[in-house]
Amino acid sequence: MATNRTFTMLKPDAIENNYTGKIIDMIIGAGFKIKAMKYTQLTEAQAKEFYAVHSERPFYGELVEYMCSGPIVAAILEKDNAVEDFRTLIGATDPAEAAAGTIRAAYAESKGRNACHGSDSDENAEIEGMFHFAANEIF
Ligand code: IDP
Ligand code: MG
Repeated sequence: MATNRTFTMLKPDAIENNYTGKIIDMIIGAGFKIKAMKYTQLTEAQAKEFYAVHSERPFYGELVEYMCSGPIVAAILEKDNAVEDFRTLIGATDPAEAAAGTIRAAYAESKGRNACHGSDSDENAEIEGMFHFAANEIF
């Protein structure tokens, strides 16, 4: 994946609360192009692997349980400066600290159930995109 791409998941709370369309609209409105997208549900093993970097954190068990509790939308997005610009668009991890106009300020329930994932580096965007999509599913 090129460095102008990032990876996102609309998390189970966002889907459950029917914010899927609104969030995708914000993403497209901010100038991101969709290069891959799927509606799916993570298995416990997939959630554990995806968030393995947090395995020593106290919230890891809760995070894994939540992330496989319902469907998600996974997507690869393209835009200049994608990783940084998408992190700006989603806002701080805790919606109470997220700037006005961000996805998490508008749609997240809490620091754990926070509506949307965004990769934190070009390297992780590539790894996370490949984790969810086969080469022929990416455009
Ligand atoms: P990020 O998603 O903003 O990059 P990270 O620190 O990488 O935030 O944490 C990954 C995910 O773990 C968060 O998006 C959130 O769903 C969950 N998480 C982070 N901190 C907490 C916490 O203190 N309590 C519960 N869940 C948390
Ligand atoms: Mg993170």
